Amino acid sequence: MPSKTGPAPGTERRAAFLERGAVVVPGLLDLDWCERLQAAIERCQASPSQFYGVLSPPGELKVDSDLFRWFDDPDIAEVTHSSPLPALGAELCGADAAVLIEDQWFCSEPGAISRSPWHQDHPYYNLDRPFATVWVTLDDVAADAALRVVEGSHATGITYAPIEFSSSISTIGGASELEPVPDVDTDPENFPVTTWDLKAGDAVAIDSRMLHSTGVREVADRPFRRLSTRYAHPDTRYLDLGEQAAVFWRMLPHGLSTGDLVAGEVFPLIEP
Ligand SMILES: O=C(O)CCC(=O)C(=O)O
Repeated sequence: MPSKTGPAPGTERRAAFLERGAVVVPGLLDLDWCERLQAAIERCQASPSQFYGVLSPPGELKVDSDLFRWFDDPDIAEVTHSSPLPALGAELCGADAAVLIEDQWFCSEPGAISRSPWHQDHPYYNLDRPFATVWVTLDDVAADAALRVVEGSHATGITYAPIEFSSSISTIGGASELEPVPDVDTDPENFPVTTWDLKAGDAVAIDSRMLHSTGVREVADRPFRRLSTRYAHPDTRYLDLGEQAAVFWRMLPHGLSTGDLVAGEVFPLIEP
């Protein structure tokens, strides 16, 4: 029977997410959160984890990144576990709870071109179904420096080979038999790009199969910091993709084999 009160909150957002592969959520985090996370990134930079990497080529203004800092940073633990982030993750996965797969911050120093290459998140992850990446900018950022997506690319059925992001470490295990990511920027007819002017605290949530990139334009006068948090449906199971997967899968003590539910100590189930 149709509800008298209309669709439940979030239902329309999930419908848009399923159809377009991306939704913008203005003001998902408030400015207090943005400042706390900017300070968290500084702490992490001063004390990098085994996953830390510099993404920019040697000699260029620095773009760096680290992952799984919820393990040791209290503010990253709080934002990934009990802020508006997991609620959005669960909503977009179509569930009441979500499995926290990974947090990953990125920091481009003032003037750096961030240039995260076009890629899909999905082929880096040993997961048997798509998940949601909630990307939040912690600084105001103009279109083209911010996240760029090819809307609808989550629904083509094509998975492209993972591509190396880092200039300082190897983040993928090895070769893939998948086809390489196409040259999106030279083919606007087949790959129409969407990007947004965003304020600190705004989020863009994307389906893990969505082609996305950042940064053909630099943020000149201040750092450009952002946090990606990846949430999966509670029923998600481990699927060993072999060498093409991100190397962190071999570094973390998750003890998972193909077919196991991923939720557990390393990938906690969060009930917002
Ligand atoms: O912010 C960036 O530079 C890249 C973000 C991204 O591609 C991701 O988190 O999957």
